[in-house]
Amino acid sequence: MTETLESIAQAMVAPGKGILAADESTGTIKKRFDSIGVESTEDNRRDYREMLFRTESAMKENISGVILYDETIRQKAKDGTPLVDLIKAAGSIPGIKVDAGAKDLTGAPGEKITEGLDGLGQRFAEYYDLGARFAKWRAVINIGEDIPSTYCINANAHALARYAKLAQAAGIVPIVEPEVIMDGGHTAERCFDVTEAMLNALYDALYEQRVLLEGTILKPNMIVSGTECPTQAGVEQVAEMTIKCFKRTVPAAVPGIVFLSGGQSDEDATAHLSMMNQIGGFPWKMSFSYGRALQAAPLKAWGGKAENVPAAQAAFAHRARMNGLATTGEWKADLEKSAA
Ligand code: 5MM
Repeated sequence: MTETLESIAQAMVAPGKGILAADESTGTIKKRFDSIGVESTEDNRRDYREMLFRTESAMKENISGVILYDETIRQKAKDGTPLVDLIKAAGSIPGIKVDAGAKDLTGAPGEKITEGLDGLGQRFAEYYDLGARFAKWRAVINIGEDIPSTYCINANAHALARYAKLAQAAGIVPIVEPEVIMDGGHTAERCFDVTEAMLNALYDALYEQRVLLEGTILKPNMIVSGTECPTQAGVEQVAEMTIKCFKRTVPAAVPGIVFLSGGQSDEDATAHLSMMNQIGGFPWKMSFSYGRALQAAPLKAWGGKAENVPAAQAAFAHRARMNGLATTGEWKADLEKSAA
Protein backbone atom coordinates (compact mmCIF):
# COMPACT_ATOMS: atom_id res chain seq x y z
CA MET A 1 0.00 0.00 0.00
CA THR A 2 1.26 3.49 -0.82
CA GLU A 3 2.19 5.41 2.30
CA THR A 4 0.35 8.73 2.58
CA LEU A 5 0.08 11.30 5.35
CA GLU A 6 -3.48 10.08 5.93
CA SER A 7 -2.53 6.40 6.11
CA ILE A 8 0.33 7.08 8.55
CA ALA A 9 -1.95 9.19 10.76
CA GLN A 10 -4.61 6.45 10.75
CA ALA A 11 -2.03 3.80 11.69
CA MET A 12 -0.88 5.96 14.61
CA VAL A 13 -4.35 5.77 16.15
CA ALA A 14 -5.26 2.17 15.30
CA PRO A 15 -7.67 0.74 17.93
CA GLY A 16 -5.87 -0.70 20.96
CA LYS A 17 -2.73 1.28 20.19
CA GLY A 18 -1.10 4.60 21.06
CA ILE A 19 2.20 6.41 21.12
CA LEU A 20 5.16 6.02 23.46
CA ALA A 21 6.70 9.46 24.08
CA ALA A 22 10.38 8.60 24.61
CA ASP A 23 11.67 11.95 23.36
CA GLU A 24 13.04 13.34 26.62
CA SER A 25 15.74 15.86 25.80
CA THR A 26 19.13 15.42 27.50
CA GLY A 27 18.12 17.64 30.44
CA THR A 28 14.81 15.87 31.06
CA ILE A 29 16.19 12.31 30.83
CA LYS A 30 18.90 13.34 33.33
CA LYS A 31 16.15 14.37 35.77
CA ARG A 32 14.43 11.00 35.26
CA PHE A 33 17.69 9.11 35.79
CA ASP A 34 18.54 11.23 38.85
CA SER A 35 15.26 10.01 40.39
CA ILE A 36 16.55 6.40 40.28
CA GLY A 37 20.19 7.24 41.03
CA VAL A 38 21.51 6.36 37.55
CA GLU A 39 24.07 8.47 35.72
CA SER A 40 22.77 9.88 32.42
CA THR A 41 25.46 8.62 30.03
CA GLU A 42 24.91 7.94 26.32
CA ASP A 43 25.19 4.17 26.97
CA ASN A 44 22.73 4.22 29.87
CA ARG A 45 20.24 6.20 27.82
CA ARG A 46 20.68 3.66 24.99
CA ASP A 47 20.28 0.67 27.34
CA TYR A 48 17.14 2.10 28.88
CA ARG A 49 15.46 2.89 25.58
CA GLU A 50 16.61 -0.37 23.98
CA MET A 51 14.95 -2.19 26.88
CA LEU A 52 11.65 -0.44 26.14
CA PHE A 53 11.82 -1.01 22.37
CA ARG A 54 12.61 -4.70 22.90
CA THR A 55 9.48 -5.24 25.00
CA GLU A 56 7.86 -7.31 22.29
CA SER A 57 4.29 -7.67 23.52
CA ALA A 58 3.90 -3.95 24.23
CA MET A 59 5.53 -2.82 21.00
CA LYS A 60 3.61 -5.24 18.80
CA GLU A 61 0.21 -4.96 20.41
CA ASN A 62 -0.14 -1.54 21.98
CA ILE A 63 2.49 0.91 20.70
CA SER A 64 1.71 2.28 17.24
CA GLY A 65 4.64 4.70 17.23
CA VAL A 66 7.55 5.98 19.31
CA ILE A 67 8.64 9.62 19.56
CA LEU A 68 12.44 9.74 19.60
CA TYR A 69 14.97 12.41 20.48
CA ASP A 70 17.68 13.39 17.98
CA GLU A 71 20.32 11.30 19.81
CA THR A 72 18.08 8.20 19.91
CA ILE A 73 17.09 8.17 16.25
CA ARG A 74 20.81 7.84 15.42
CA GLN A 75 21.66 5.27 18.12
CA LYS A 76 22.36 1.57 17.72
CA ALA A 77 21.40 -1.20 20.14
CA LYS A 78 24.17 -3.06 21.96
CA ASP A 79 24.29 -5.65 19.14
CA GLY A 80 24.64 -2.94 16.49
CA THR A 81 21.01 -2.92 15.27
CA PRO A 82 19.75 0.65 14.79
CA LEU A 83 17.11 1.42 17.44
CA VAL A 84 14.85 2.60 14.60
CA ASP A 85 14.99 -0.92 13.13
CA LEU A 86 13.92 -2.45 16.46
CA ILE A 87 10.86 -0.22 16.42
CA LYS A 88 10.05 -1.01 12.79
CA ALA A 89 10.54 -4.75 13.32
CA ALA A 90 7.81 -4.63 15.96
CA GLY A 91 5.45 -3.03 13.42
CA SER A 92 5.64 0.34 15.17
CA ILE A 93 6.40 3.70 13.52
CA PRO A 94 9.46 5.80 14.41
CA GLY A 95 8.78 9.48 15.10
CA ILE A 96 10.99 12.43 16.02
CA LYS A 97 10.75 15.45 18.30
CA VAL A 98 11.94 18.43 16.26
CA ASP A 99 11.35 21.45 18.46
CA ALA A 100 14.27 23.06 20.24
CA GLY A 101 12.36 23.56 23.46
CA ALA A 102 10.21 26.23 25.09
CA LYS A 103 12.09 29.50 25.78
CA ASP A 104 11.00 32.70 27.56
CA LEU A 105 8.67 34.75 25.38
CA THR A 106 10.14 38.24 25.08
CA GLY A 107 7.97 40.88 26.71
CA ALA A 108 5.65 38.34 28.33
CA PRO A 109 6.73 37.40 31.87
CA GLY A 110 5.97 33.77 32.78
CA GLU A 111 5.15 32.79 29.20
CA LYS A 112 6.97 30.56 26.71
CA ILE A 113 7.50 30.27 22.99
CA THR A 114 8.79 27.10 21.36
CA GLU A 115 11.80 27.55 19.09
CA GLY A 116 13.30 25.42 16.33
CA LEU A 117 11.90 26.58 12.98
CA ASP A 118 15.26 27.62 11.47
CA GLY A 119 16.53 25.03 8.99
CA LEU A 120 13.61 22.74 9.82
CA GLY A 121 12.91 21.86 6.18
CA GLN A 122 16.41 20.36 5.78
CA ARG A 123 16.20 18.61 9.15
CA PHE A 124 12.93 16.96 8.11
CA ALA A 125 14.58 15.61 4.96
CA GLU A 126 17.33 14.03 7.08
CA TYR A 127 14.89 12.60 9.63
CA TYR A 128 12.83 11.09 6.81
CA ASP A 129 15.96 9.31 5.55
CA LEU A 130 16.62 8.11 9.10
CA GLY A 131 13.15 6.49 9.13
CA ALA A 132 10.88 9.03 10.85
CA ARG A 133 7.33 9.10 9.49
CA PHE A 134 5.85 11.42 12.09
CA ALA A 135 7.13 14.28 14.21
CA LYS A 136 6.25 16.24 17.31
CA TRP A 137 6.40 19.91 18.31
CA ARG A 138 5.31 20.96 21.79
CA ALA A 139 4.09 24.40 22.80
CA VAL A 140 3.91 25.21 26.51
CA ILE A 141 1.04 27.35 27.80
CA ASN A 142 1.13 28.31 31.46
CA ILE A 143 -1.94 29.35 33.42
CA GLY A 144 -1.57 32.21 35.94
CA GLU A 145 -3.50 35.21 37.13
CA ASP A 146 -3.12 37.20 33.91
CA ILE A 147 -1.78 34.54 31.61
CA PRO A 148 -1.88 33.15 29.00
CA SER A 149 -1.97 36.29 26.87
CA THR A 150 -3.39 36.35 23.35
CA TYR A 151 0.14 37.23 22.25
CA CYS A 152 1.51 33.95 23.68
CA ILE A 153 -1.36 31.84 22.32
CA ASN A 154 -1.07 33.30 18.80
CA ALA A 155 2.74 33.15 18.67
CA ASN A 156 2.69 29.46 19.64
CA ALA A 157 -0.18 28.63 17.28
CA HIS A 158 1.71 30.26 14.42
CA ALA A 159 4.89 28.28 15.15
CA LEU A 160 2.95 25.00 15.46
CA ALA A 161 1.35 25.61 12.06
CA ARG A 162 4.69 26.55 10.40
CA TYR A 163 6.19 23.31 11.75
CA ALA A 164 3.17 21.26 10.65
CA LYS A 165 3.29 22.54 7.07
CA LEU A 166 7.05 21.87 6.80
CA ALA A 167 6.56 18.34 8.19
CA GLN A 168 3.86 17.52 5.64
CA ALA A 169 5.98 18.88 2.78
CA ALA A 170 8.60 16.27 3.78
CA GLY A 171 6.06 13.38 3.92
CA ILE A 172 6.01 13.41 7.72
CA VAL A 173 2.83 13.52 9.84
CA PRO A 174 2.98 16.37 12.37
CA ILE A 175 1.77 15.77 15.91
CA VAL A 176 0.75 19.22 17.10
CA GLU A 177 1.09 19.51 20.87
CA PRO A 178 -0.25 22.63 22.57
CA GLU A 179 0.21 21.69 26.23
CA VAL A 180 -1.74 23.70 28.76
CA ILE A 181 0.27 23.01 31.91
CA MET A 182 -1.41 21.49 34.97
CA ASP A 183 0.69 23.38 37.56
CA GLY A 184 -1.21 25.99 39.58
CA GLY A 185 -4.26 26.56 41.72
CA HIS A 186 -6.70 27.07 38.81
CA THR A 187 -9.97 25.20 38.40
CA ALA A 188 -10.87 22.71 35.67
CA GLU A 189 -13.21 25.40 34.25
CA ARG A 190 -10.25 27.73 33.79
CA CYS A 191 -8.29 24.92 32.11
CA PHE A 192 -11.29 24.46 29.80
CA ASP A 193 -11.35 28.16 28.80
CA VAL A 194 -7.62 28.35 28.17
CA THR A 195 -7.55 25.07 26.20
CA GLU A 196 -10.55 26.22 24.15
CA ALA A 197 -8.79 29.51 23.27
CA MET A 198 -5.55 27.71 22.41
CA LEU A 199 -7.25 25.12 20.18
CA ASN A 200 -9.28 27.79 18.37
CA ALA A 201 -6.09 29.73 17.63
CA LEU A 202 -4.29 26.54 16.60
CA TYR A 203 -6.92 25.41 14.09
CA ASP A 204 -7.17 28.96 12.68
CA ALA A 205 -3.39 28.95 12.12
CA LEU A 206 -3.40 25.43 10.61
CA TYR A 207 -6.12 26.54 8.20
CA GLU A 208 -4.31 29.77 7.26
CA GLN A 209 -1.10 27.87 6.61
CA ARG A 210 -2.82 25.26 4.44
CA VAL A 211 -2.10 22.26 6.60
CA LEU A 212 -3.94 19.08 5.58
CA LEU A 213 -5.90 18.19 8.73
CA GLU A 214 -6.37 14.55 7.67
CA GLY A 215 -2.59 14.19 7.88
CA THR A 216 -2.16 15.60 11.40
CA ILE A 217 -2.58 14.28 14.94
CA LEU A 218 -3.43 16.47 17.95
CA LYS A 219 -1.59 15.88 21.23
CA PRO A 220 -3.36 17.93 23.91
CA ASN A 221 -3.79 18.06 27.66
CA MET A 222 -7.02 16.81 29.17
CA ILE A 223 -9.26 19.28 30.98
CA VAL A 224 -8.13 18.80 34.58
CA SER A 225 -7.98 20.89 37.75
CA GLY A 226 -4.67 22.61 38.52
CA THR A 227 -2.42 20.53 40.76
CA GLU A 228 -2.87 23.01 43.66
CA CYS A 229 -6.62 23.51 43.18
CA PRO A 230 -8.47 22.56 46.40
CA THR A 231 -11.34 20.96 44.44
CA GLN A 232 -10.23 18.28 42.01
CA ALA A 233 -12.49 17.25 39.12
CA GLY A 234 -13.36 13.54 39.18
CA VAL A 235 -12.87 11.02 36.38
CA GLU A 236 -16.29 11.53 34.76
CA GLN A 237 -16.07 15.30 34.98
CA VAL A 238 -12.62 15.32 33.36
CA ALA A 239 -13.84 13.04 30.58
CA GLU A 240 -17.03 15.05 29.93
CA MET A 241 -15.32 18.46 30.00
CA THR A 242 -12.52 17.25 27.72
CA ILE A 243 -14.95 15.88 25.15
CA LYS A 244 -17.04 19.08 25.31
CA CYS A 245 -13.99 21.30 24.81
CA PHE A 246 -12.75 19.32 21.79
CA LYS A 247 -16.18 19.10 20.17
CA ARG A 248 -16.19 22.90 20.16
CA THR A 249 -12.74 23.31 18.68
CA VAL A 250 -11.25 20.28 16.85
CA PRO A 251 -12.46 19.70 13.26
CA ALA A 252 -13.87 16.25 12.49
CA ALA A 253 -11.28 15.86 9.70
CA VAL A 254 -8.56 15.32 12.33
CA PRO A 255 -8.07 11.53 12.54
CA GLY A 256 -6.94 11.28 16.13
CA ILE A 257 -6.30 12.91 19.46
CA VAL A 258 -3.48 11.39 21.50
CA PHE A 259 -3.27 12.78 25.00
CA LEU A 260 -0.20 13.71 27.00
CA SER A 261 -0.23 12.67 30.66
CA GLY A 262 1.21 15.95 31.93
CA GLY A 263 1.97 14.79 35.47
CA GLN A 264 -1.24 12.79 36.12
CA SER A 265 -0.76 9.52 38.00
CA ASP A 266 -0.41 6.46 35.76
CA GLU A 267 -3.82 5.19 36.74
CA ASP A 268 -5.60 8.56 36.39
CA ALA A 269 -4.23 8.98 32.86
CA THR A 270 -5.57 5.54 31.94
CA ALA A 271 -8.93 5.96 33.73
CA HIS A 272 -9.61 9.35 32.09
CA LEU A 273 -8.86 8.03 28.60
CA SER A 274 -10.97 4.94 29.11
CA MET A 275 -13.91 6.99 30.41
CA MET A 276 -13.82 9.26 27.36
CA ASN A 277 -13.92 6.27 25.05
CA GLN A 278 -16.71 4.71 27.09
CA ILE A 279 -18.78 7.90 26.74
CA GLY A 280 -17.95 8.16 23.00
CA GLY A 281 -20.01 10.18 20.53
CA PHE A 282 -17.08 12.07 18.92
CA PRO A 283 -15.62 11.85 15.42
CA TRP A 284 -11.92 11.25 16.24
CA LYS A 285 -10.00 8.33 17.68
CA MET A 286 -8.97 9.13 21.26
CA SER A 287 -5.71 7.53 22.30
CA PHE A 288 -2.50 8.21 24.24
CA SER A 289 0.95 9.63 23.67
CA TYR A 290 2.21 9.26 27.20
CA GLY A 291 5.72 9.86 28.44
CA ARG A 292 5.66 9.65 32.21
CA ALA A 293 2.42 7.62 32.48
CA LEU A 294 4.01 4.83 30.41
CA GLN A 295 7.56 5.08 31.69
CA ALA A 296 7.41 5.87 35.42
CA ALA A 297 6.79 2.22 36.40
CA PRO A 298 9.44 0.60 34.15
CA LEU A 299 11.99 3.29 35.02
CA LYS A 300 11.57 2.56 38.72
CA ALA A 301 11.62 -1.22 38.22
CA TRP A 302 14.79 -0.99 36.09
CA GLY A 303 16.88 1.19 38.41
CA GLY A 304 19.78 0.93 35.96
CA LYS A 305 20.42 -2.79 36.67
CA ALA A 306 20.59 -5.41 33.91
CA GLU A 307 19.06 -8.05 36.20
CA ASN A 308 15.92 -5.89 36.52
CA VAL A 309 15.25 -5.76 32.76
CA PRO A 310 12.54 -8.49 32.77
CA ALA A 311 10.66 -6.80 35.65
CA ALA A 312 10.93 -3.40 33.97
CA GLN A 313 9.71 -4.80 30.65
CA ALA A 314 6.77 -6.43 32.44
CA ALA A 315 5.92 -3.07 34.05
CA PHE A 316 6.05 -1.33 30.66
CA ALA A 317 3.98 -4.07 28.98
CA HIS A 318 1.38 -3.76 31.72
CA ARG A 319 0.96 0.01 31.35
CA ALA A 320 0.91 -0.29 27.55
CA ARG A 321 -1.80 -2.95 27.79
CA MET A 322 -3.90 -0.92 30.25
CA ASN A 323 -3.73 2.13 28.00
CA GLY A 324 -4.44 -0.03 24.95
CA LEU A 325 -7.65 -1.15 26.65
CA ALA A 326 -8.45 2.50 27.47
CA THR A 327 -8.45 3.36 23.74
CA THR A 328 -11.58 1.24 23.40
CA GLY A 329 -13.07 2.11 26.80
CA GLU A 330 -12.44 -1.38 28.14
CA TRP A 331 -10.06 -0.62 31.00
CA LYS A 332 -11.25 -1.49 34.54
CA ALA A 333 -9.60 -0.66 37.87
CA ASP A 334 -9.72 -4.38 38.81
CA LEU A 335 -7.21 -5.12 36.05
CA GLU A 336 -4.66 -2.97 37.90
CA LYS A 337 -5.31 -4.76 41.18
CA SER A 338 -5.02 -8.22 39.72
CA ALA A 339 -1.70 -7.27 38.09
CA ALA A 340 -0.35 -5.97 41.39
C1 5MM B 1 8.77 12.70 27.10
O1 5MM B 1 8.77 14.09 27.41
C2 5MM B 1 8.71 14.94 26.26
C3 5MM B 1 9.90 15.76 26.10
O2 5MM B 1 10.05 16.74 27.05
P1 5MM B 1 11.39 17.70 27.02
O3 5MM B 1 11.50 18.25 25.64
O4 5MM B 1 11.04 18.73 28.05
O5 5MM B 1 12.54 16.86 27.40
C4 5MM B 1 7.36 15.72 26.30
O6 5MM B 1 7.22 16.63 25.25
C5 5MM B 1 6.30 14.69 26.18
O7 5MM B 1 6.33 14.11 24.90
C6 5MM B 1 4.91 15.21 26.43
O8 5MM B 1 4.85 16.27 27.33
C7 5MM B 1 4.09 14.07 26.99
O9 5MM B 1 4.74 13.51 28.08
P2 5MM B 1 3.96 13.32 29.45
O10 5MM B 1 5.02 12.87 30.41
O11 5MM B 1 3.36 14.64 29.78
O12 5MM B 1 2.93 12.25 29.12
